[in-house]
Amino acid sequence: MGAILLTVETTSAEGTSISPYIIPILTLNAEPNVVSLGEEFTLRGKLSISRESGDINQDGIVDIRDISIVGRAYGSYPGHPKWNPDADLNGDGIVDIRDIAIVARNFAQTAAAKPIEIQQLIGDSWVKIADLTTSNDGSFELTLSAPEVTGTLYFRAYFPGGEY
Ligand SMILES: [Ca+2]
Ligand SMILES: [Ca+2]
Repeated sequence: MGAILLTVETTSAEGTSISPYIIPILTLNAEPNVVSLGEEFTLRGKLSISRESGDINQDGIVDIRDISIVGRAYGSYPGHPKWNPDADLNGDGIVDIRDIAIVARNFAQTAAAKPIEIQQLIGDSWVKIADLTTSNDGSFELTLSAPEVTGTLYFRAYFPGGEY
């Protein structure tokens, strides 16, 4: 019984975006990442909107919950009792209207229901093996069976952009 080491890579998200202001963050992992020949494994990934783009609570959408986090820290700075570094989106050391403006600019942008391609390295080429759609929190998964051949498999997730 041979083992196949599954190696997972993610793409650069360069050139694609959720909105003109949001560069998506993609993660992809294999569970388990070492499998026996023919055994099933699952690729699990997530499309995220960065905190700095306004998804402060990292739930996959920029909405009133994120506005309220900034609101609770409004006017604060390091050392202030209401200080929350996550609410200082532009990193200038104060939570103010500029941070609210970032959330407002990206309001309603979401990582949900976005197209994701899973690609596998075959020879020298990345070949699309599945089209997926992200769930509400931006996550996606794909279950595959390892081939009956010992070796290393390479996968990546790709966000082709799409409708926004
Ligand atoms: Ca959010
Ligand atoms: Ca700020």
